[in-house]
Amino acid sequence: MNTTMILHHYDNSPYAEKIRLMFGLTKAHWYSLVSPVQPPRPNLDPLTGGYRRIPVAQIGADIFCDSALITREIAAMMQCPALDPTLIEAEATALMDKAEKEVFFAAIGAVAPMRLLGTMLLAFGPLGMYRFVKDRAGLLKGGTVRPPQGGDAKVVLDSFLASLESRLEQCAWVGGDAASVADFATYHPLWLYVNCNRRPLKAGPKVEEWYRRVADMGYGQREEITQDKAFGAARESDPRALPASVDNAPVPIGAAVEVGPSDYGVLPVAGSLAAITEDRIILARDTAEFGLLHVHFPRAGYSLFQK
Ligand SMILES: N[C@@H](CCC(=O)N[C@@H](CS)C(=O)NCC(=O)O)C(=O)O
Repeated sequence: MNTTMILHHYDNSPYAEKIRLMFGLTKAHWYSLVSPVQPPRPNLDPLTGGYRRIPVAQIGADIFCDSALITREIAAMMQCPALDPTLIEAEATALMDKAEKEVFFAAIGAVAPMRLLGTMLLAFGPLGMYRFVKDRAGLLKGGTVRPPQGGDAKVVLDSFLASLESRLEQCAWVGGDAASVADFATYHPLWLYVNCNRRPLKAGPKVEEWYRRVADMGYGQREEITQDKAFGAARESDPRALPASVDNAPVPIGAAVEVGPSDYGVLPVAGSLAAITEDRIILARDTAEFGLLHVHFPRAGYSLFQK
């Protein structure tokens, strides 16, 4: 139980879709714990200490925030170099960056407002939609992201689809001859657009065919678990051994700190700095409910403050 990854997610989450498809590629067995679509998330908040985004992964008493870090964990766990973003060539990396920044937000802005409203009503009902819209309206507060709207969003999306079409004219998959993290990072904003628009994707023939191929990878072996099981795994495990920290840590190891995203959903998590490497920050959180937890964040896109 304790070494199998638990994914805290919800079905409509595009960043979670990116991760679920990685389980499909690697044919992994994983535990699924479905979270509410907005905070409070009683299955998750006590573990993360307040990180508000989805997905989050858990292995025992180690908690991994952000799909970038979860990808690293799956790559290591499944020994799958195709999921290592550092091995992806520059043209594909540029597409991944664009997809997960401008295109992710453009995917929502490019949907006609009445259609988007209809999608949310169908998914959540009138009261749920009101709560959802109110929650998401606050998501960008204090962050650095300024999403494109309406016509601008459609231009971003169309230009991305054109770049993807020309990439897929050169190779079968975005990263080259085989499926890789580059496919999942570029696919999930399009999946978001398709779901919000409730229409099949209209794009060039290569993109449409690739989109179906990625979707067909499925989710590997998904097994639902309860909150009690996830909490039990955290309680019964010790965090794994810490990696060596960099010499030039911006904050002394052991200092009281806060870590949070800088782009959106900027709520910080408090703890003490357990380790900091080139690409991750690990916070120690002493909790009454679970004992010691280690919460991992990527360095890229996250702020670290000494309290
Ligand atoms: N950089 C983050 C972005 C995650 C993200 O934006 N997730 C969306 C859902 S797909 C989210 O958390 N939305 C607000 C929420 O669900 O509370 C990652 O890669 O995990």
